Amino acid sequence: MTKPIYVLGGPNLNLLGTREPEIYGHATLADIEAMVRAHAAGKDAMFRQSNHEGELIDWIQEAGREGAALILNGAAYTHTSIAIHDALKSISIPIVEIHLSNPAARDAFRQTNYVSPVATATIAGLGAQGYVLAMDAAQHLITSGG
Ligand code: CA2
Repeated sequence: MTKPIYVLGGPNLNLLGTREPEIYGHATLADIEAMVRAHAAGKDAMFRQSNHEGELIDWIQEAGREGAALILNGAAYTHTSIAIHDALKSISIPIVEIHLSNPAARDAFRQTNYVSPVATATIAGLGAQGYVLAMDAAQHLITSGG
């Protein structure tokens, strides 16, 4: 049985498509999931979003045990969470960090990033399309042993 690719989203991403479309676009999280599933037809993907740090950590650990790769948009926890950093460091599957916007081009408080140093790759600034590219990147890393 093939292992799924986990696609995890952090706090407030459930609000996508409702506010700040100039930064995050018009697509909802459900739209993004549908786009990725249509693109990656036949591939097993596990989409989840939580506003709770501990729940995200449980899912990161689960991805490490049961997943083939992890695509993570840690949202604001990217910039604050040493606990998520430690959880990511504890797993040995490929990790693709994803952001809709490009945090490097934004506020000073977004310049701290606890995810990038433990990610295999980062995709940022491409909006919803970035998730499709992240899925391709995860597939590539799985097949190339990344
Ligand atoms: O660009 C991204 O994907 C972010 O991870 C989004 C986070 C932000 O804190 C990161 O710096 C970059 C924010 C997610 C909240 O999304 C909202 C969407 C609509 C309305 C309000 C928040």
